[in-house]
Amino acid sequence: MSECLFCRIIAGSLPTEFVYEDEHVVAFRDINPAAPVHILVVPRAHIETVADLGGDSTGVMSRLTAAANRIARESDVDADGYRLIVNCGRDGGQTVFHLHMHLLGGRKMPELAA
Ligand code: DGP
Repeated sequence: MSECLFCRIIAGSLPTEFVYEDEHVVAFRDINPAAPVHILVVPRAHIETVADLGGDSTGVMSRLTAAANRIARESDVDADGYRLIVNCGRDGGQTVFHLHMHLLGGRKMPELAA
């Protein structure tokens, strides 16, 4: 069994409700929500960080973005707007080392600090 938390969620060994899934992507609610809508959009493939993506894997981010946009529409946050975040590495704030995109919505997001 994989040591990776998100691989275990994807495999179904850590029961988690998926708000979206397809052949390449799953999405589920963040356990520690930072906004009324806080969904993690995750590739099924184990990729540690966005820094691991190169020219041969550009489709991964497109798939995550397309799924996030769809979930945003289904969550009714598309009209007012939302934030998509990918944290990369320790200084980027990444704590789970399986690539994921945060979809945050349902409240006004603060401006990014300079
Ligand atoms: P990041 O800091 O970008 O690596 O985000 C990881 C997110 O994963 C963090 O916001 C909390 C969330 N998280 C951690 N463990 C679990 C879990 O077991 N289930 C769910 N649904 N989310 C988790």
